[in-house]
Amino acid sequence: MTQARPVGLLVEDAVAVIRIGSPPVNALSAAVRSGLLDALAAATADPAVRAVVLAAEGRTFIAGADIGEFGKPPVPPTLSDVVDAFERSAKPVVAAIDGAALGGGLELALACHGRVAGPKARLGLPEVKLGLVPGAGGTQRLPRLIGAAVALPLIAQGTTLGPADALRLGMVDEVTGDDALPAARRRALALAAPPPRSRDRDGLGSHEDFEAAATALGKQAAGNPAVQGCIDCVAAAFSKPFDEALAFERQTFRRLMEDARSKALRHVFFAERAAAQVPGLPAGTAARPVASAAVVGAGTMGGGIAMVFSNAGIPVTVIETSQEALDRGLERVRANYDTSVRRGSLSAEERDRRLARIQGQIGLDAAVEADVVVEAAFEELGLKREIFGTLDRVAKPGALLASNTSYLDIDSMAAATARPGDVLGMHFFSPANVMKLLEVVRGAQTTPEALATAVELGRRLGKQPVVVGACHGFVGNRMLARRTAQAERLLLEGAAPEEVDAALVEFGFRMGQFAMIDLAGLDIGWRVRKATGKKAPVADALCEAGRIGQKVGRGYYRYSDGARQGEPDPEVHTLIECIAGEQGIARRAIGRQEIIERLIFPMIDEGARILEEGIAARPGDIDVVWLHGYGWPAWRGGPMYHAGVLGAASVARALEGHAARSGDSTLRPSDALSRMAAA
Ligand code: 3H9
Repeated sequence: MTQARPVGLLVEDAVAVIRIGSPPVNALSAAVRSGLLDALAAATADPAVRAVVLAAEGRTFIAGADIGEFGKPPVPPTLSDVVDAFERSAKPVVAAIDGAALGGGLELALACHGRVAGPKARLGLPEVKLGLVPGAGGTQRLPRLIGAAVALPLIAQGTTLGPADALRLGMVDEVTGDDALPAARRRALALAAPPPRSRDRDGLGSHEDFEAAATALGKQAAGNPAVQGCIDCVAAAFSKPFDEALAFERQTFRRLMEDARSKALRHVFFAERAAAQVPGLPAGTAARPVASAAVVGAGTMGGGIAMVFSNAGIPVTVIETSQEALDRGLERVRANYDTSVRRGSLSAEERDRRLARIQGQIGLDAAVEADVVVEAAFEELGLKREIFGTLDRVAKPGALLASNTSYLDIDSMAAATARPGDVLGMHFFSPANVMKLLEVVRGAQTTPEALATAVELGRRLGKQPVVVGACHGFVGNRMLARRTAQAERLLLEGAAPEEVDAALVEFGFRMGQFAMIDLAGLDIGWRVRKATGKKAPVADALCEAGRIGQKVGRGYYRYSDGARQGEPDPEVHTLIECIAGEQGIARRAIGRQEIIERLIFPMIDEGARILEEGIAARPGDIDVVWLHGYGWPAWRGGPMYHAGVLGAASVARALEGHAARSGDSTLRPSDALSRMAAA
């Protein structure tokens, strides 16, 4: 049951239990902060109380500061006031940590005089993921508790620990098999008085070890002010008196709060959560249970998707048309798991359990038991329609029929069945077992129930689901197509592949456009272009020359002896110059700024159209697609957030300029972007 007030107080057998009940995650809002101070004051004043326990209702202990309050004028009392009051309490306080104790939640627990963790406890200081440092003493108290060299990487990487690890490191005093509250009561009563707090350097450990830990973070700290801030704050624990170090931490926190990166990361936090809410779904729409799955096609995508189901504990049948294709696909799955075992990220036993959940079968009849079928056959509409027609006959009533198509018409597949309401797209991204994005494509007739099932399933699979409308390429690939077209055009106008890629990497992408295409293989796009009659002169010429990417050691780059990093290839430069000459395009030097604007701004333009057409429900949804499917740097918030930072009007103006200069009319801003700019 949820209590009416955000903080309750119950005194029983000489122990006052202060209990936070502020759904959904017990964040430390202004109401919770003042409630905590009031409850502590009442417990302290009550002569019947000998000790205090801090507990919380629901699945989380305390998820941290209320991120919704960030960027707004502060409302007293501050979290530091609360933390300070608990630390100085005249009566001992023990935290009963059931669920997540994150950020300010852990900082408050660290100020208590003891900590007991239940089996579902998760402890960590994830502020760095929001572009911040802990701001309520975390960088001072955690290092004193577990040693600075151990604490620093946890703080600077925002690592979250389970109860066993927290106990091993000394973050908690005790771990319970069940509810932490009874043990916390006992422990609090056993503490006759709050133990004295060390505010000197005891507990920090050796400065040398800390320096080594800081050096190890060097690469991550470069260009990331939050990571550098974490290092500086922990360093202050050595160099400054406790109170001064606390003040330094607070000042660093406030400075980073104004940093553009932190603002973008906070946008991402809320955009990710909003994306999981499907607009327009009737209240109470329930997802159907999913206990088993089938995947049609044992290719790279199909195998990867099967792994995703198995990894989530859902048994899955992989269906192929021939034994040979099936064996090849399952072998690839096994090899993938073996690699994880070799790298130490998976135990051999867990690999065997995961493999045991994946069965192979020939023929679509094998889909008969599945609650969800994901079709991952070739990108050919006729073939897919045929598969959906057959699935309609064999799949059980109520089974979700999903296609993993990247481009094709979901409604046409749905029309091949007598149950179009159960048909939708579940578009995974390659490699499916790694990439977090799942585009859930809503067909014209997809029922709310089917949609809710796919979104809920996506979350269970550990993916970030985003519901999108049906159109060619949906959200992600439709926008990527604009970038790809410009990248090709930039080559002809004078940029080298390595210059285009360097600009994207400098912008923050982990990989450039052409390195990405080389990795995926140029043949995929070539096949699509041939089928649709489209042309990309440079890419087509490379394919005709057999340069289909990294797998053959040659694409936009040259890969010597199986290297993963390509080298610029003069042959490619010559080929580009030759095509440009044939097309009468005068080549010129193109600067980084122009390269970036011409790659990114057309994407924003497409995003504006996607929003107007209702293909995406919110600008944040588009951002989430690009963050989790295409490696858009999180600290830049996503393409539509980026547009907001620059101003849609200035994006439109820049596009006009590039269109005029290059003579490429596809660069002209769309009406949708112009309307966005005007608004
Ligand atoms: C901090 O503490 C700074 C301090 O050092 C110093 C201060 C001076 N605030 O994720 P979910 C909402 S920085 C406000 O889907 P789950 C969330 O938006 C903070 N709202 O649930 C969503 O709302 P809605 C450091 C929050 O079960 C709902 O709760 N802490 C906050 O999958 C459910 O969220 C963090 O960074 C918040 N802090 O996961 C932890 N947290 O329903 C952030 C959540 O309207 N939180 N909401 O969409 C998390 O990692 C996860 O939410 C958690 C639960 C693991 C707790």
